[in-house]
Amino acid sequence: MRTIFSSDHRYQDGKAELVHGTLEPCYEMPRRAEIIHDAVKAAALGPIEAPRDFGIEPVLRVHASGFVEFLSHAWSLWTEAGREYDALPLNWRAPGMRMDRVPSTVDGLLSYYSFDAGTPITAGTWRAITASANVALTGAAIVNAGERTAFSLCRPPGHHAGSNFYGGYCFLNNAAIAAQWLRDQGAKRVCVLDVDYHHGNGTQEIFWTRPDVLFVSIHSDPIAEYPYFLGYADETGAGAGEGTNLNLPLPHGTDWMGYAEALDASCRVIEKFSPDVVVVSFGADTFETDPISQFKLKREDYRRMGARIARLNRPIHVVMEGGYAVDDLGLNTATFLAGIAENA
Ligand code: OKP
Ligand code: ZN
Repeated sequence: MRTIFSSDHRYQDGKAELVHGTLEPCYEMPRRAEIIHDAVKAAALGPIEAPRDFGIEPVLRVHASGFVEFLSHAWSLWTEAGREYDALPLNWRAPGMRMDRVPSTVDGLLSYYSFDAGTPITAGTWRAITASANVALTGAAIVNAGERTAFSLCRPPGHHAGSNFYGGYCFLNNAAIAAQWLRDQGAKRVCVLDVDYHHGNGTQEIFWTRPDVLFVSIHSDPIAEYPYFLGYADETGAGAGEGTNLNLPLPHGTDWMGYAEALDASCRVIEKFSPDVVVVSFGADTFETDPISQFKLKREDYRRMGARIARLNRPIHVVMEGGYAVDDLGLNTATFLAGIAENA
């Protein structure tokens, strides 16, 4: 399996996120990608390659142009306003407030386009997020050219970012950009299978009305977990996309026994949809010692997870999302990829 990696991920190096009422060091840190890179290399899973530059067009197929424009200029607006620390928002719309007025100041824009205070914009954010999108697109191109598998070692992650908003450590939705690009290259049906611990609310929003992209997500029940306001089982899509969205929320404490059942149910739905390619939003934050998560998967469970997905017998493009037990993140990810490679 070929891995795509860009060292430009290091340009996203936030100082702090708001958690438990205080500013704490960002969980989503550069060492995450480095340790995965090193583990993939040590496991000799295959070559590690740099991404190609696809330009901004594939990003604009998924995200609103005003939003992309904002992300590209946010740091200069922030510094022009005299700020030096990370750019974080201070407030959000309440129900009844307006969305049809886009603020003119940087603080207003941060509030307009974000949905949490855990996702700092820094001097290097734009460089890192465009590299991450190119990593996803390069992996998609490998699968599109006929290879059975590819691993896009994306960082920052993407699945919380929607068509017109960022949050949850995510700015551009790498998996959605890859899935849309595959459609634009001629794939008739694409599935995004999201196995990160958190619900992929951005991906769901992007493909909500789309019959050609099946979104399936296994995640911690939003009744008790971030992102709280999306990811319930009764969300099945709308309009032409009715029936092509599947959420499988699971309770805190879920171990492989509960997880395997949901994964099997997901795979049976995917088999029926018969996608030309499966994009896997993979997060290892389902691990038992993840510092911000409450599932109980163990190292070898990731091999089983990879094996079940490989048995879909479809081209598989893995896109990296979360995982914050950093010391274990490399081996957990490499074990998942090995489970795919051994069965693809
Ligand atoms: C990203 B991915 C805010 C705390 C909220 C955000 C979790 C984002 C997870 N400071 N935590 O799905 O792994
Ligand atoms: Zn996550």
